[in-house]
Order: sequence, then structure tokens, then C-alpha cells
Amino acid sequence: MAIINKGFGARRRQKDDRLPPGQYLTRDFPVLTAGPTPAIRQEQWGFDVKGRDGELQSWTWDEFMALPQEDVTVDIHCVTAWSKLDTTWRGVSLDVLLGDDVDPDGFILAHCYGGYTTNVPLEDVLDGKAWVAHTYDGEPLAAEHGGPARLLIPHLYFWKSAKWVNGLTIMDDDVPGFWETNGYHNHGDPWKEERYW
Ligand SMILES: Nc1nc2c(c(=O)[nH]1)N[C@H]1C(S)=C(S)[C@@H](COP(=O)(O)O)O[C@H]1N2
Ligand SMILES: [Mo]
Repeated sequence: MAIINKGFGARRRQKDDRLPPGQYLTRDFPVLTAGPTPAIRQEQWGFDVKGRDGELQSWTWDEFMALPQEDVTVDIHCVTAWSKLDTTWRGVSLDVLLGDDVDPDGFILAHCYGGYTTNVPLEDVLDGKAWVAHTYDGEPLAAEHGGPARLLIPHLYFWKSAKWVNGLTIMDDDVPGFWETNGYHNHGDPWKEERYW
């Protein structure tokens, strides 16, 4: 009995350590969208990276799926205070999409079908910190969660994980996105409670 209690205690402590301040755990996967859910078929889906020089690199769905794929298990944290542990995704690392030559001193603005945007410093999306994910929990990503594909930046609040993403613009200067111009924090680190500003 003592051993079991100790085990439960250890497990609970571990989970608490993974819960940023002011967050609660949920097993559900709430849907949070400002506006309607765009219906995008894989055949019409495309993804662009626009460089500082204005040069575009583009992938069709098939080209994107032929890129190196990664499976990741991460915790996600919404600014509305729910957190979900051990979510499993498959997608393409932003290291692959942005390329080895990108100067990390700058920012990206993510664009989406439907018009949503969000801005992130390049150093927050390089070195294995961000993906464009197309699979959640072993299944094609559901439309309400951003399918065919969404950004996944798990170490920042989940509004940075743009659903229905279709491109990134690399910039020297920061340009606030949709929620960042509507009161949300420009950076959004859940461990620092960078919720609103
Ligand atoms: N394109 C788009 N992406 C979006 C949003 C949105 O309204 N449009 N909402 C953001 C917010 S505020 C959150 S919390 C998460 C919610 O993702 P979910 O609906 O899969 O839980 O998506 C983010 N990405
Ligand atoms: Mo959110």
C-alpha cells in the first residue's frame, strides 16, 4: 500500500511540474476558432515560405508529405487555461521548411486559409521547437483542429499554433498577428504567463 501511494504521489508530482502557472489539465481537446472553419482539400492545399528577399519556396501536399517527417509527443497550453499532456503529432519540422541557411535573427508571420495570422521569433521555431503537423493521435488532423495541416509550437500558448496554415513570411522586423493586435501577449510563453498585454 505504501509503495502504491508513493507511486501515485510521484506521478502526480511529475504532472504538476509539467503544468504552467494558472493552467488546469484537461483530457478533452477543446476547439477554439475565431470565425468559421475553412474546408480545404489536400489537392488544393499548398504551403509557401517567403524569404527576406521576397523569394518564394512552395510545396504541394504531395511534395510536403515527401519531406522528412517527425513524430512528436508534447504538452500543449491554451491561454484560456487548459493544458493537455502527451499529445501526439506527425509533421514536418520548421527546420526543414525554413532551411539551414536562415539567419535566426528575425521573425516569422504565419498565414492561414481564412486569414488568421500569428507572429513568432525565429529562435522560437528553429532547432526542433516547431512543426507543421498533419496528423494528430494517429489520424489525419480534423478540420476543426486545423486540418489538413497546422502549426505546432508547443512551448508557446496554443494561439501561436496557427490552424489551416498555408505559409510563413520571414522578416527582419516583428509584425504582430491577429491575437497579438487584439490584446494577447506578443510572445506567449506559458511558463512566464505571457497571456495578455
Ligand atoms: N487559423 C486559426 N488558427 C488558430 C486559431 C484561429 O482562430 N484560427 N485559434 C488559435 C487559438 S486561440 C487556439 S487556443 C488554438 C486552438 O486550437 P484547437 O481548436 O485545435 O484546440 O488554435 C489557434 N490557432
Ligand atoms: Mo486560445
